Amino acid sequence: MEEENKAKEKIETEDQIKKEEEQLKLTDVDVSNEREREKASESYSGKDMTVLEGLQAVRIRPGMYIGSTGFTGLHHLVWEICDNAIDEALAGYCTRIKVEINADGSLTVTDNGRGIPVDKVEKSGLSGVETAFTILHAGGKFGDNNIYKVSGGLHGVGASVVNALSKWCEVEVCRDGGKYFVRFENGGHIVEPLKRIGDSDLRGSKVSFMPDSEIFRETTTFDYDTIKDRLRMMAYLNKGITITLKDSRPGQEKEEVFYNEGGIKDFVTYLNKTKLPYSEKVKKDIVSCPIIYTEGAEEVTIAKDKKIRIYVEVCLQYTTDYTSRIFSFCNNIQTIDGGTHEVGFRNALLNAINEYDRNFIKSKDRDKDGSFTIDDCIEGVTAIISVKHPDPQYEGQTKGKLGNSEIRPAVYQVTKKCLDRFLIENKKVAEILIHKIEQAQRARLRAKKARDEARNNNKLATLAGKLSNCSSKNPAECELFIVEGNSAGGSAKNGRDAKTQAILPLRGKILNTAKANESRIFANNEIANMIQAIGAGFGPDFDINKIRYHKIIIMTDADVDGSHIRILLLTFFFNFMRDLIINGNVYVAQPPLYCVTYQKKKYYAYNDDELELIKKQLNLKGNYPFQRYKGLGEMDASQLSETTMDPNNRKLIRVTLSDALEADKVFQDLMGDEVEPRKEFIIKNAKFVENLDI
Ligand code: TSJ
Repeated sequence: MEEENKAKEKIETEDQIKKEEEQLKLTDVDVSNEREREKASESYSGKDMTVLEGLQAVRIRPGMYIGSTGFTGLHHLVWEICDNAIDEALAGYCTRIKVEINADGSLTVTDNGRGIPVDKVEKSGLSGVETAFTILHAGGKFGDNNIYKVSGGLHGVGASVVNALSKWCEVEVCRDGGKYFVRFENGGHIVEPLKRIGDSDLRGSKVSFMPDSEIFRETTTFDYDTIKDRLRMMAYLNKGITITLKDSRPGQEKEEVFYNEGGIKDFVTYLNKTKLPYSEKVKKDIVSCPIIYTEGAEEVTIAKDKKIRIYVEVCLQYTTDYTSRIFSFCNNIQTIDGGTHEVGFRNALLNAINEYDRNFIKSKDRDKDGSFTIDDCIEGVTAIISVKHPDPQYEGQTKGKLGNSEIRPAVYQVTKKCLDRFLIENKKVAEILIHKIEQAQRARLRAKKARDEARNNNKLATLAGKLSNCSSKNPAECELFIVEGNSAGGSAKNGRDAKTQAILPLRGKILNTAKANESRIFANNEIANMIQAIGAGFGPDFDINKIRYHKIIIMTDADVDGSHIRILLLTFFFNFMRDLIINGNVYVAQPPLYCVTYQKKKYYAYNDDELELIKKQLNLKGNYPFQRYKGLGEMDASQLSETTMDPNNRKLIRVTLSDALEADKVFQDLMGDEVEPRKEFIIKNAKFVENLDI
């Protein structure tokens, strides 16, 4: 088994090298073309050459600078530019940031800061703006400033990387009474050097760019919801900044504004909107867990004569959920893979609770079962940890893990102090918390027992009969269809491309994972099958690098049950395989709703408008009969394949984190402990339900 894995790994690396070589060749050709052109236009060529050398490195290995050239890498460009505007706000010079997806698919970020410096920089011989956009590692370091003490930007290279990977890029700066403009093309060539184009009494920076489709071969389409999630987060993490997002693409025009006064307290409130704070009845009173918030700064000596200040902001609340949601940030950048700040937070929580338990509560049982573990203590917690550090170091493949060791004790101190005090000052809350954590501990011990038993019985070996796997072992080309019902599963199996498409039919009901604890989740057959098919574990052990399929496609009926199952699945992925959603691996298939048969040919419509259009185009009378699909099972294998599964014809919808959050919310509304939202949902959606069940 292990050898098989190694062999696979080797093939993939060889593939990778081939790809890189191909790209190298491509770029080499590019360069010679550029050189021809440069000879023709004398001016700027000397400077342009040095510029090219740096930016060329980015074009040859974009992955090294933005992680990937797929969907995530594309959006990295947006973050790099936005981070610069946010930095200006953190420095105290900017209050408004506007992000616009333009009609032509390019993107513009505007701020009302001081304006990127326009005067000449000694070292490069170029203006500040041009330096920032053409010299690698120049980001934020041009000009004389200590203001960039705390700075976002995952790699600190920002603007030049975006420029290198853009078809074109334009910068407009207003400062010192003037308005300045510069334009770059084809990976950073200055085509219109910086010049003053007019007067202005405003101040600010405006950057527009069009991602290069030669680099981003998979997609150059910005996703509104992905950007929205990020900007909303930015507004929470930086209280007082107004951030506007506008979509100007034809047919999808919209605009939203994000602004927050309460900062990460408001963030936790938002995240817990559909959850209930953990509460218990104690005698006659209902005791409920409030939001716990603290901020502080620690001074640390990191080297001889080198003192730094670490700013720490922590906020948490216990909910009735069985999962925890910890979001951590450093300098406004989400650290998806955690790091030293999360470790500091966890240790503080663990020690504060165990110490309080030992000193004030402690039952005999606890001696037998041992101290609480961090998993016991963190169950149901929604938490935000935000630190600001002058020189953050990021680790891991995706640079999503904070590495600075001095951050751990800093977060520990601030958090521990706050929690110790909170527990002592809120004895009733402390009591119900310990009670909750006790239950978590018991569930954990039971789950462990259940897992051990399951392993011994080899119960999971039954999957073989259910999953119709594909023959390819290359995850990048493999797709897993999770299909509702047996008959549809059969059609899907017969209509699939057996090389790349695997089918997992769902038979029983899926468990409501938001309300069940781990031992029950693990015992549920449908869920166990899914976990085994995907092959990357679940919960804290989930490893996105091990997934066996890069596309996980949910295929359910277009009725109420179907949407219920879809919501359950999304909730499961959201809570136990969140990286799948963050990474964009989850999709929803779109089966057609109608079929019109005319002169022995079939025409499929995916919504009412399309149905009307087909009737019009075929010149059919209003009462011409058509078929309305009530479920996937009504299509035979070839129909299902043609309309819903074939990559050349099908329509897939990629699930975003906000979809999943939405599903989580809808789900809570329908299934949660509160009755009112459920009523509301049913009333609001009554029409929808009516339409579908005719
Ligand atoms: F990254 C970027 F260049 F693309 C970019 C930078 C994009 C956007 C939307 C905004 C910015 C940006 C940079 N906004 N504000 C600034 N500020 C400075 O660069 C700046 C201004 C003045 C001084 C100073 O010392 O006077 C120093 C700096 C770094």
